Amino acid sequence: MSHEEFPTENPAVVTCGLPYANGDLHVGHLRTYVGGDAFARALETLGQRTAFVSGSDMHGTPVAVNAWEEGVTPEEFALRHHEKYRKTFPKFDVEFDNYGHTAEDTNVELTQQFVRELDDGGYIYEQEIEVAWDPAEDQPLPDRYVEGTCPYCGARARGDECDEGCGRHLEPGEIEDPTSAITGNPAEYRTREHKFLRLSEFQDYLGEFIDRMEGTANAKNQPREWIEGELQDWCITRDLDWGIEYPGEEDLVLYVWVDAPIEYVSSTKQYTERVGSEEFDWEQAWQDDGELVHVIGRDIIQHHTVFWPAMLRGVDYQEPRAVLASGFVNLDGKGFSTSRNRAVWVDDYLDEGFDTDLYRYYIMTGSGFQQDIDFSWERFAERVNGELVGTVGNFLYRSLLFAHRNYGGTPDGEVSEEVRERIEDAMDDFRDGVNDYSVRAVANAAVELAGFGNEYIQRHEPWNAEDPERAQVICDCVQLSKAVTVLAEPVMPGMAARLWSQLDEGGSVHDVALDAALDAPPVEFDAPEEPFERIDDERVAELNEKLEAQIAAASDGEGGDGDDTAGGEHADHEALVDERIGFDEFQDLDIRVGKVLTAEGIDGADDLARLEVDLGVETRQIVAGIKQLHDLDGLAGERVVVLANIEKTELFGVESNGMVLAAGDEADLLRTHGDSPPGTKIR
Ligand code: B3M
Ligand code: ZN
Repeated sequence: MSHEEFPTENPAVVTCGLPYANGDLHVGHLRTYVGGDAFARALETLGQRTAFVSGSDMHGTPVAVNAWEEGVTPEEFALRHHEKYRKTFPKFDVEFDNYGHTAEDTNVELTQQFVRELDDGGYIYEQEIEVAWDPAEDQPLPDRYVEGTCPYCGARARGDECDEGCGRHLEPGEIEDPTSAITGNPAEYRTREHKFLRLSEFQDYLGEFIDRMEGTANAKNQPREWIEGELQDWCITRDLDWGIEYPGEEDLVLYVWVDAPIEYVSSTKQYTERVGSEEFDWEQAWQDDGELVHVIGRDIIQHHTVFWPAMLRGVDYQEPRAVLASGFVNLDGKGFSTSRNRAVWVDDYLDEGFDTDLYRYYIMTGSGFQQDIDFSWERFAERVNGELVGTVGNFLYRSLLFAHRNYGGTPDGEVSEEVRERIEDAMDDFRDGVNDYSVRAVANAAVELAGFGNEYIQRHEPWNAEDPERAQVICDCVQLSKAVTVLAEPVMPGMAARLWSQLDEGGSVHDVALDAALDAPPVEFDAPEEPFERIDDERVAELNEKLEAQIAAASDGEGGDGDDTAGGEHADHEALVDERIGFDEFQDLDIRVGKVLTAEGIDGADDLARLEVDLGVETRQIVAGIKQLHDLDGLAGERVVVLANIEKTELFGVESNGMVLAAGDEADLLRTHGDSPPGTKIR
């Protein structure tokens, strides 16, 4: 690996986080896949030799629990979803060089080899630990089979991750008040022997690694807290019969987070086996000098910046050069919810017949990669109509139509100095975008160039000019169109391919280098077609109606089973607590009306916000798990209800002096009915 600017001489591997083969894909899932695909395409445009790989994550409890609910074997269940994903990605032009899955022989063998090497290197030891157990069913409850309370932040969590609170990975036995996710029984703990990776041995190494690692700021900053604290060793086995067997231990499988990232390597290996090592050498890339770039969701940063680099180091492989962690896509301000059918499904988007470039463009440019982004059909139509139809499409169509009608293609002549320089600037922006790991900047290089084209054609009014001035302007505009096509390819490959063939260029725009933006366009080409179609208001209204009906139908049904991040109404509430408390005990609670003065997200914490709350008698700093659930900027001035005499605590290094009360998974903030001033006691 190097830290030189792209392109380098070394082979690059761009990977996307493996989707669990356990459900349908909604458009929110596509963020990382489109991001990875666009980044890999942009690297190739710069001339970087690149393998773009991923695969389905077949193992672990995320698959086993869902298969169990459906009453089929995990294998059958996972393979069905794998096949579906494999066919779906190319429909969005997410073109992996190899898309495998973690249960294939290549990955099973390579995973066991990794584990043997880690063991030989003295990095693995065995230890007795307490694991959650369902006493009624007499079965172990690994990971998602158990639910309870996060010991770090108090949020409701599942066995191996605090998915709604602080986002931490949880070790077996760590979750508090465990209950079985399958029977609802309170879980017990039993003693079992498990294997551990000595993560603590990698502490110094990881501290240095994180200083050199490139990528998005969230991926670089969030792990510091874990790495700079004391690293706990990592339990790498589970009592489960679905997974890759721990070598030589028949009744232990590897934790899914061991074999999943190894699939990045296995998938690259399969690619080499297909194309030959002359074309791409997986061993060189992973063991010698590859530029390894991982594109993931922001909820799995810890796995990619702590566990995975430690494993790679333990077997003497290359370390990741960069990690790009994407924000989530929300629907009208709230998370997608699979269980509540509150989602735009990938199949539905495709059935609507929308060009997939439109959505690719929308999610790649609507915000920075690491920020969350909101999807709504209104906003989608607005951006398609304004930026794609109005700027890009308008420029390309009118330039090429004018050129075709008046000259049958590109008029004779050289591109002007002004236009050549503007195209060179756009090429620099594209290059900088790749080196800043910003797909948005890459896309903007193309769109801004089209914006310049519109301004240029307007300024020169070729329709009012005579040759040779007119020919000069059109020659410039055709060159600009070609350059826009080359620069737009990573983000909008479908549009770029259509334009490329309309321009009657040979070969594929996917294979051309950045310099092609300045190569002379063909002398002749046919009449162009409009690159994008407008989406009118009626269509938006129809789409909204359909979506609302879909969500309403789901909530009329059974309610959700709460399998994902967004909260909402559950049909089954927890039973009321039987045990009574006395009035005196209630009186011990000092509950007050408060007024939010400021609210800001805590850097590095997925869900936590720091609030300053006026309690009438004093102002308190309070940490609340509401970062993703509320518009923080809009909270200042809101009145809330605060438990003032809860013990002080520290979350993410920030002291929390009080607790803001909220209802349910979506942290619906409590308020008073009237307008009692801050400090008023609630009793
Ligand atoms: N299968 C999906 C997730 O947690 C998980 C990623 C594996 S990447 C090696 O988002
Ligand atoms: Zn937590």
